Amino acid sequence: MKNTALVKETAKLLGFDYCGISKADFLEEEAPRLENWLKTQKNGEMQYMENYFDKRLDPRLLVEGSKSVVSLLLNYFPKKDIFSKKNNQENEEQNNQENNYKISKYAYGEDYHEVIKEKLKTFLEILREKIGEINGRCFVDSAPVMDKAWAKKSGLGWLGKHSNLINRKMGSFFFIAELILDIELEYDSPIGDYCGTCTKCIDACPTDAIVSPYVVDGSKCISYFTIELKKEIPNEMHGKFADWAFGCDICQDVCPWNRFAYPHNTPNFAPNEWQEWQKNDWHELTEEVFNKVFKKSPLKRTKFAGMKRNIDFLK
Ligand code: B12
Ligand code: SF4
Ligand code: SF4
Repeated sequence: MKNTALVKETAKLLGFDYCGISKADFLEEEAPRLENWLKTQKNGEMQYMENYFDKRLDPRLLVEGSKSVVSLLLNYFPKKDIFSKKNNQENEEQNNQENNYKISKYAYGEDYHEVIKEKLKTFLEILREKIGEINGRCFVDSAPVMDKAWAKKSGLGWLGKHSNLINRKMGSFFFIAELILDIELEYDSPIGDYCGTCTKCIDACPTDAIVSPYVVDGSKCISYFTIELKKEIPNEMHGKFADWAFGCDICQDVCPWNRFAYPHNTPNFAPNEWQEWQKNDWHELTEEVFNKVFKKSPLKRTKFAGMKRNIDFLK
């Protein structure tokens, strides 16, 4: 179909690494899993996960007349993994992993919501120019849409035992975004699960947040404690964070499929001056410097007070 080819070509043109398409429909398989996840309070204090239950499971309730969900992947794997010895053997002296607090790779550069939103807006403009008046909306972790479930349905990967989507050619260090459109397109099919007997992510998680294969208790994840939780981090977590100060990459760093990760192509995701910082620089950080250095960064979500709480917890 002409429109399907146009969508896939436009995705490439705008720098997305992969694009897959699904029929906009009820997420039957996900419904009982999401319900159970919420019932057992695995969302912790992320109350927004309880909102719009029906819309989250059916994009047709979110975008009127929608027929297709276009899933898009954007790589964020950095050229230099600032905190990992393994990935930087040749740069070891530049690496200050021993004397540093760790920041998740997804947060090295500018906030992905902003970067991807711009690309999606252009995407819709191009489609409207070439196809005519279409109703569509763009999403990047910005609404009740199950990003991973749609990307999985569209054949872009499978949900690993750590619950992130893994792509066979790129690993799992990428963002997921969608366009939900009111036009019919050709649909892709899901692929299999390639975790096999591996349990590396489950074994490596320091807070035992992967409570069973494929199920993450959000309320136990370091990412939740350091980014989402507004209160103090519970005392029983002391000594478990392995110096992760904003998010956590452990379950993905140990995943064999991330041997296929390759550096991204998005200049906005490059880290700025903070990459040279060591523990002392974080201890001495003022609100003024924080606001300047992290003005466009995902770290602004925690604000200075949140980041200070995280660093104090790790001291
Ligand atoms: C809430 C949330 C979190 C929470 C909860 C995590 C979670 N797993 O739900 C917290 C704050 C902990 C978190 C952490 C992270 N997150 Co987050 N998060 C989200 C968010 C907003 C919603 C996810 C969701 O719907 N959860 C609800 C539960 C029910 O879904 P689920 O965990 O995927 O559960 C599925 C599986 O468990 C499966 N399942 C359940 N039981 C069973 C049983 C069997 C047998 C099988 C086969 C499957 C299965 O079905 C469930 C439903 O599909 C999405 C954005 C979005 N709008 O989708 C980003 C998102 C998932 N996060 C993302 C990222 C990058 C992260 C971090 C890596 C960030 C970091 N470095 O710190 C970590 C990873 C932690 C981890 N191992 O999951 C990316 C993932 C990209 C990818 N490659 O998959 C997303 C998609 C954002 C984006 N748009 O790019 N996140
Ligand atoms: S991100 Fe870290 S804390 Fe969360 S599940 Fe993965 S290894 Fe565990
Ligand atoms: S570490 Fe192993 S079990 Fe976990 S997601 Fe990767 S392949 Fe699957």
